[in-house]
Amino acid sequence: MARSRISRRSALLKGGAAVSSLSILRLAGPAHAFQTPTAGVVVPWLDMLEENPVPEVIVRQLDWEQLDSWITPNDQFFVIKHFNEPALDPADWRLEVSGLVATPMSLTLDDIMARARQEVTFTIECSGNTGLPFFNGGIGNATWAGTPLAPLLEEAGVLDDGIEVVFWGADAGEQTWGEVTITEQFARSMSLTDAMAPENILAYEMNGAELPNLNGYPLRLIAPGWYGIANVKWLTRIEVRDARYQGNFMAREYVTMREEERDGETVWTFTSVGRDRLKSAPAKVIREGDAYTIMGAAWGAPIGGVEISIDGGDWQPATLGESDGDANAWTFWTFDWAAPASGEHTVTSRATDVDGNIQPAPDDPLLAGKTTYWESNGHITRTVAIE
Ligand SMILES: Nc1nc2c(c(=O)[nH]1)N[C@H]1C(S)=C(S)[C@@H](COP(=O)(O)O)O[C@H]1N2
Ligand SMILES: [Mo]
Repeated sequence: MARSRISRRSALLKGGAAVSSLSILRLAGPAHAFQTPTAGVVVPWLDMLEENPVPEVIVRQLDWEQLDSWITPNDQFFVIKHFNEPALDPADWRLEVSGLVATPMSLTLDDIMARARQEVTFTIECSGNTGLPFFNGGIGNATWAGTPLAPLLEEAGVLDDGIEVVFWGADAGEQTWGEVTITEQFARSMSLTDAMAPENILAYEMNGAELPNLNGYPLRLIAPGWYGIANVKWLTRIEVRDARYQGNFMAREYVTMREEERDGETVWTFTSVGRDRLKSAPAKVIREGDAYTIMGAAWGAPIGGVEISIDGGDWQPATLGESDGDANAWTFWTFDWAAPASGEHTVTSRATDVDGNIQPAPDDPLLAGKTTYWESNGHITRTVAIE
């Protein structure tokens, strides 16, 4: 314990000088930058992520201490990939719309780009984010552009038996199911009703640029309001089926196991990760002279408010900042931290949605009874040292 504390501190001291000079440049930056403060230095968090043991899966994370723009630049956007990274050539890539449809389709990228264009600014979060000690940056906010999914399914003409829509990626990997080892293609599904939601788009553009390869070039599903896993990258086929789909990412991984009470009896429930949950996180502490400001983000529902607890004390309101007034994108917030005493402090945030629901505490039965790390939307506590 003592040793790790020392090494954390020395890492922190080394990082400190570089962080402060860069921060000043960054804070003077783009129009979408945090409004306050206009200058200042980041006071680094003392708690640090463990070393990422799966860099081929968690390829890139948001660095909260660097967060200074409401839109996450593409080169800083987090990347999760479970299998290989496809390299799809747009010349021979096609999107197939098949299965229980009256008119199967095979579309080129040009066909798709010639269709109606729709944009959405959507904060994607991986449902594993903050559920593991090496993972807290599985989140980013981008403006996605593409063509709406519903009219495409309407044109294909879903047959009466079609109840499930499967989105297939081009990536695949070895999976062992019982005694059988196979090569499973990445796929996730949704009910037809969920798939037909007007906000869903097949996106070919991210923040005004071509979709980066790691984020699913040339086409991905963007399903606003759904956890990351639903947003299938490197899309090649949309298939309508007559039964629920039960692939690895529906029925084995991305399954939340929870202990629940039923009239005094314990039952275990298993649910496939679906829609985003109300959540917030402190992003960074900024010092400007003697003034300290805590900044952060809240997402997963239309945000009504955010509160901060210092050292486990009373909840105090933060000020809501940048948002686009749309529940699909995160809301930034700031908190004036008046004259903190020198020494170590904890900073905890919790969000409330416009209906009054509160982000759960880690000991809330909803989270305490959960044994898998998915959907960990409990309060996030960070630690910082004030000089
Ligand atoms: N084809 C495919 N799509 C995928 C994945 C994947 O491994 N393969 N990962 C999913 C997961 S778990 C997340 S959190 C998001 C991450 O999107 P990003 O890498 O663009 O940030 O993509 C989802 N779509
Ligand atoms: Mo994810």
